[in-house]
Amino acid sequence: MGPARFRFFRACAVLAAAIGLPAGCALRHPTGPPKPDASPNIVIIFADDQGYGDLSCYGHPTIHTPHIDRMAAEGMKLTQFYVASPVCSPSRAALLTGCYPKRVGMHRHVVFPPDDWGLHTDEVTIADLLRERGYATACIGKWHLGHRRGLLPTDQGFDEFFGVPYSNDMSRFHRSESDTYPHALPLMRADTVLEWEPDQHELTRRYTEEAVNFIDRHHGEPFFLYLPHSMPHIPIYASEAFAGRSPRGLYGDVIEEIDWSVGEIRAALERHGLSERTLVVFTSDNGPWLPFKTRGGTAGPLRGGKGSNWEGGQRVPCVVWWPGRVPAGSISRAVTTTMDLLPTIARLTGAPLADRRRIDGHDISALLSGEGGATSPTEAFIYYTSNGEPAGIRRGPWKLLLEAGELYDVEADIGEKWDRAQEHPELVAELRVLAEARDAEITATARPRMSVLEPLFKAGP
Ligand SMILES: [Ca+2]
Repeated sequence: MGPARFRFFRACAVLAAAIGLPAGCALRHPTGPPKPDASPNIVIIFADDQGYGDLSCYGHPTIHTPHIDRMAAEGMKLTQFYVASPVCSPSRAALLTGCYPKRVGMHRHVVFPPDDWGLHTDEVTIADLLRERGYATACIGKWHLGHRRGLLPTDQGFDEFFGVPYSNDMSRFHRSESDTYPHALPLMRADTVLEWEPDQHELTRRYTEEAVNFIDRHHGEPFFLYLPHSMPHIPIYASEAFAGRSPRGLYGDVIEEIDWSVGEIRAALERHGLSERTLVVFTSDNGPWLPFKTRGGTAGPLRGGKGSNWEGGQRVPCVVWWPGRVPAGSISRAVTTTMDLLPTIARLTGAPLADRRRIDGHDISALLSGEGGATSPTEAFIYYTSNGEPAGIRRGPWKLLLEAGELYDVEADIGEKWDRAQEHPELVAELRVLAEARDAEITATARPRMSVLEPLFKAGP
């Protein structure tokens, strides 16, 4: 679909709002009246390396997150929600495509500044799906799915991009080997470098202002806001307004500033009367970076952290808010994943998936709306290492770690303390066969990542 057609759809939506039609503009669906909430706005807020235990609504005793807690009190808290990789780039590829990273060729660890590859533009992202439905789309924050020409958010379904193309530590100013590290961190708008080495104290505030501005500009039409924060990925920074506030130290300050940001997004939605027409998801891309001790986060009761396949590496907090659609104060203990967001959003917005490429996520809209009897559509979840090797499988309460042959009941034993493999040798064998078969299917049908020879920008100023 070309830009002219997008502009036509936008114009329809704005016109519909002006003459009082529902958001699911009838002009865009000439064959029938729109269903209620046929075009809900979608907001996904994605923290970086924030652990399962770092929010007060997930049990942190000293970090104060009233805005996210309020989202949970008025919406749903998911307690067994997984990311598809314990590190950044593969996890982001999975969120945006609904696929295991290996299926889209993005499983071999993260994109570094010298790398020439990223997510293939043939893949269908949430932004692609929603842009086809006439949504305004923005990525504000950290991308990390390729930064050569043709691999940026604006090449993957986003109308707008403001933020950094990779992690905030991929910078000569933040590397112990800085004498030999040639790369600086650019702050970009679309495909243009605005600043080299932006002041990271201001990143959360600047992303938030951009996000609120996007909502202000597009409140009269359906929109998709993807807000992947750079924080609390090491090195962590809070603005002056938050520094020194939390008894948890700087890490607590950083999380409290992200919580403030969530409150600003919500206030913008309320100011435009969009609360009941907007699905907001808050989650994190992987677990806490434990070697940094108190400079990093905590996985609470879970074992392990970022980079590992213990629950602390891949089970993350997830809060879903949509007043009137997601029951207030609800908790889902079903096994769900970031890969479920794309098919769920497709269902909620009427975006067709039938003729698309194979994906791995499942529609969880029934779970999110609290329908009685709704269960997890995920029969088995495969854990992959940060380099894309199959590492484990979860089915029901049971998790088998393939290499060690250890079996845990992660519902009764959330901290993975007691290996039960010796009691259940047949289950161990069955899960191993299932994991190998699933991985073999994904490997056999995997699609390639995309390489681009031409750099978009030089290594630094
Ligand atoms: Ca991360």
